[in-house]
Amino acid sequence: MSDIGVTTKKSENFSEWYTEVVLKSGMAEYSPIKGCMIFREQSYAIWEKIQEVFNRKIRMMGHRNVYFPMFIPESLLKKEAEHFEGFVPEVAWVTEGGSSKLEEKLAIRPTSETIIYATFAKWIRSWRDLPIKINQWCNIVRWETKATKPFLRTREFLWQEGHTAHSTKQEAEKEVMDILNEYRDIMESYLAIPVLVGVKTESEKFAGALETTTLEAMMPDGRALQMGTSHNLGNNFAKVFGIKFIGEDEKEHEVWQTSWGISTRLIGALVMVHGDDKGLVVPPKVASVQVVIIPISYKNVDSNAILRKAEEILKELKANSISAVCDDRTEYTPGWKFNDWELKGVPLRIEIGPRDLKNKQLTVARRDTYQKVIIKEKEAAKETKTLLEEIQNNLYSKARKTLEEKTTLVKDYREFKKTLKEKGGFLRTSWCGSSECEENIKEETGATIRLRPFTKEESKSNCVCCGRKAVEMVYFARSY
Ligand code: 86X
Repeated sequence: MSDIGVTTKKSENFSEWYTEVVLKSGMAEYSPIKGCMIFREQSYAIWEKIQEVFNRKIRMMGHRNVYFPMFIPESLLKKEAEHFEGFVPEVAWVTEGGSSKLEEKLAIRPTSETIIYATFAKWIRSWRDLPIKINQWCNIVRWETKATKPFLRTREFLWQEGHTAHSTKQEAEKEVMDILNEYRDIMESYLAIPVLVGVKTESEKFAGALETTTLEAMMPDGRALQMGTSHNLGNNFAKVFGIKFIGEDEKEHEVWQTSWGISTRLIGALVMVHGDDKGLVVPPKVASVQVVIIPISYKNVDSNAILRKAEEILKELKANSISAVCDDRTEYTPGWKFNDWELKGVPLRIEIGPRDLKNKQLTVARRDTYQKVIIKEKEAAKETKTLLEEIQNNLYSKARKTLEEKTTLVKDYREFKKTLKEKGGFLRTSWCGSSECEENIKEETGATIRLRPFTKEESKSNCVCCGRKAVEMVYFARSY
């Protein structure tokens, strides 16, 4: 088999298939630094789409973008010792500048709470200064010791981090949920990846938060992937950084805060969920190229007329806000181009050959189903739009079906272990609420509680681990 295309089957060796797809499709490239990857054209374009969509959403909610330094003085990071203790082994440091040793070493940001909240303390005096709602797009460095994987776990990655400060607890709580809902919309309506949403347990939440909410997706290999988080920070950071304001009541109060983030990890999820044996499949709403037009002419017969037709269709699609390109390269055969665009995941391919030209028709091939349909040349824009919508919906329903198939209600520990071993996925089960049982299960099976649903699902059975009375139903899984 040629080494241009994907040679591993998704169903046979998922991990190898994934690596092959991200490299060969032009999404990722390895770098000279262990654990750091290059985000190539095909993946960066998707990241820019995510940025575009999320920026629009948060602007409407009243957030503004900012940029803070990537260096955090050690003393500032250590101020938060309690909340960051577990993370310290992952911090990368700068100790020298030019040829001189720094007086104080600088952390390369693993997240920006400390530098941003130290600054909030300067900005906030009165209730009139609130709320503050800011966001930044930046790179983050965490010196992972676990095995890295392109997009899912790299030592440097890209994300957005939102940070807000409010005068009331209710306002902060609402902010956490509003952001969570916008995240859900990006994941489900744009990336076509269904997610479960809920609350993290005490042991899984961010130590600096009162409550961590999460969005979790299911990958085809049965492992869960955290897609984003939105934290209610309460007054925890206000206490450490002295972020106080004089209220309308003329008394001093601590601010109520939130923080939230999504990262380039989402791109990895998109590859895993939608990709197939021929490569990437990009949902139309985040595809930078939605349609590729391929003129097919044999040895000059009609070739000029076909090219002109292709240009005409291209213009027509663009005029209708469809992102299209015409691949008129002569140095490649149509067959080679088909494979190449399939590998890159372009949702629709329009072929124009002599017969199409003669019949005033277009042959359209769907990336998701490989189905070919003939459409009238005159209806190119309308039909293309409809097909793109159908592809978007089909990708979502397929992923939804997988999520449902991979969610199992388990009644006892024997069933829990058996299901986890044989099929993986989400295990919906009863839990007594103790960290002890949670820890035992993690030790014994590697599965963790991914979330507690927002609307408590009452349980009539006993805890899957200890057999005592259960307080609620939760979702366990092995995860990335
Ligand atoms: C937790 C919390 C929070 C803003 C988010 O989840 C979304 C965006 N931040 C991030 N977290 C850390 O605080 C952290 C800290 C250090 Cl020092 C580290 F090395 C790694 C970390 N990982 C996660």
